[in-house]
Amino acid sequence: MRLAIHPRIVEIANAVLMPNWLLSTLQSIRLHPGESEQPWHSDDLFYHWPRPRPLLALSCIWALEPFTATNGATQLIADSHRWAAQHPDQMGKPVVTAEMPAGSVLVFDGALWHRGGANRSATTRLCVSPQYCQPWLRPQESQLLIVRPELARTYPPLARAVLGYSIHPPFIGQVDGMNPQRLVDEQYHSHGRTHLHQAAAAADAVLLRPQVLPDGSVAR
Ligand SMILES: O=C(O)CCC(=O)C(=O)O
Repeated sequence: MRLAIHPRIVEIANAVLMPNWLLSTLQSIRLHPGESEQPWHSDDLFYHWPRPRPLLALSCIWALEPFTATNGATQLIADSHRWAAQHPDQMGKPVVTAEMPAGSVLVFDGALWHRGGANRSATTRLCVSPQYCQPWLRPQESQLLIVRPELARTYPPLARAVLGYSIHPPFIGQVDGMNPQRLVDEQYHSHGRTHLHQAAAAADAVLLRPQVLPDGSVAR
């Protein structure tokens, strides 16, 4: 989880995703000797939205062991996040092999075509892959069932927020009409009224916004 909220990654996520972005999945992947190439794919393919599309998700691959061309370093097609329906097999574009020392991280738009390489070495290749999504999308994993409130209470505030103990104003992520941060943050009510008032005002703005109907009348 500490890798998932690494300050350098948080900086990037803050720059490219909307505030209140979420951790969509946190996976570890160990390629064993003899593993073959993975099929080309993008990490946001389960969001059914025509390509090219605005950024929906951000992917990271942390090399916990060195990534080399022989042990299955991730392969990517540069700029392919901008493609429409094209597939790498049709396009014949150069393949970039992400060779990198252990401790490095690869960060890319979730729409980018990529795959794990074939492991032709005698050792394993281990990575951890946190992936993030916009705050108004359903994360790939149900994080609140993976990190229950009892455990989440022991986590730093940012970790709790990206797991979903947070809302995207006015109320995406609410639990029984309330901000789930209440379940894990004992100080929730003593943070001052400002943030509560801001959240309530954002909710009211949506709930109470008058709607003009096609005949010109106003529905409330
Ligand atoms: O292991 C890798 O290099 C990439 C893995 C990947 O893209 C995936 O499993 O979705």
